[in-house]
Amino acid sequence: MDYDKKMAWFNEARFGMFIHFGLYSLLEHGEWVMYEERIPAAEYAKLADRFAPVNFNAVALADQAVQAGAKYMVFTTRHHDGFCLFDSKVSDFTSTKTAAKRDFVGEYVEAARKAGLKVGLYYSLLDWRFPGYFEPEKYPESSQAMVEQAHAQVRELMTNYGKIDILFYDGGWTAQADLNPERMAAFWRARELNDMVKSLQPGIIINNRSGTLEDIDTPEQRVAASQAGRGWESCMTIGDFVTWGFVRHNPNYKTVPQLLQHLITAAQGEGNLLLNVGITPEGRICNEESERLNAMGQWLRQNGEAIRGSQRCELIGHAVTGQVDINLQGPWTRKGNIGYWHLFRWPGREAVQILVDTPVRKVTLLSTGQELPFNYDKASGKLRIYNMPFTPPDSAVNVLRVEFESEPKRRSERDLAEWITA
Ligand code: H79
Repeated sequence: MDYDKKMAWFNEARFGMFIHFGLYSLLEHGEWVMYEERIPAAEYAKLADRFAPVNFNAVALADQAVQAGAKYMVFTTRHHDGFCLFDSKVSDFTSTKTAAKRDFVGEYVEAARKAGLKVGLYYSLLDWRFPGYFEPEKYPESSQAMVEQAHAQVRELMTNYGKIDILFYDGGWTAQADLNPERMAAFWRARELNDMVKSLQPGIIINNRSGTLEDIDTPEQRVAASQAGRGWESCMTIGDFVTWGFVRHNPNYKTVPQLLQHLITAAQGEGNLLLNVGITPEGRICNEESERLNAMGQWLRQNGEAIRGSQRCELIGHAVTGQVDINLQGPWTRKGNIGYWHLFRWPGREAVQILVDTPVRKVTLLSTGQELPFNYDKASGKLRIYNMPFTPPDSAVNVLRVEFESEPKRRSERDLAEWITA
């Protein structure tokens, strides 16, 4: 399928909700606990006997995503510990064959669809239960068995749950921390794997973590724009960067303004934010994360126009590859001839944007519709916006909607000293 057509919903969405849930959730030491604490596979497997999250409610999760203003979700079908939240013919280490006796992936997919959300599946290629993952040369058969398992399980996920919109591979690197894409692709037979995925799910968006480039880049715990025309998605936790799985006592949750600033920074570079929730042992989203998501949703209901389907804006923050640049007040997004100035710091009565090369027609405060007087001086390229409220109407981020005569362009300077004698 044509790339731009395939990517249309993704680029309209800009915001998704990531869900980390698995056996590790029971221990509350993060999703890496099996490896970090070197828990032998047989001992770790006992967790499955008491993994029966009575409060896991996929409908509630989908509701939460809708409340947050997310347009899609990505769910951990299986993390590095190898425990499947779906039924698998090639593994007994699944939630359907142990205490829970539930196919959480099936429940999730159905709820997401019903809520009108696009459906994403996360799948970790590596599986810590295989010695061949850590020592492929010493245990070549185990290593091969792990690769076979990945192919078989990805096939199951792409076959048994209807239309899947996005596939988030993870864990393609080797235990020796080899991140070379060609070697990763060769190890996982990624070309063959992804040909199979695309034949089963035409139009699916696949990330870049199996070794082949596929459709989107995936900066983790940071926002970084790819080159224009290439889709990308930054994934991030609401709490500490060290854990995606739930931990009970976490003093380091990001604030709502910080979270919105990450979302806006992604939107400025034509990319998405995939914001994670760590599900509690009982199967819920904790209050700290829920409150923040709800506040983001409230903001998006008033300001979503500046985010959904955003394009790069030349004025400031045109987000060159691998970089995000902002001015003191904050970055611009754009849609056609409309620029959206996201004020991360409220400038008080007057806002000034320099190097504007395109005449301005109208300025409003996006959330209230209040029209603001302005002066645009073509000669200097200075846009002044007056009579703004002394205190910021929104306590997090305020957006000025600036209608230009044509697509806003940045004025070039004759030399760096030009402004001094203007
Ligand atoms: O699911 C979440 C994390 O558990 C997972 N990705 C997100 C979405 C993740 N797994 N690992 N990492 C993130 C960090 C990767 C660290 C690595 Fe390495 C450093 C991989 C290669 C070098 C650790 C050290 C593993 C091998 C050597």
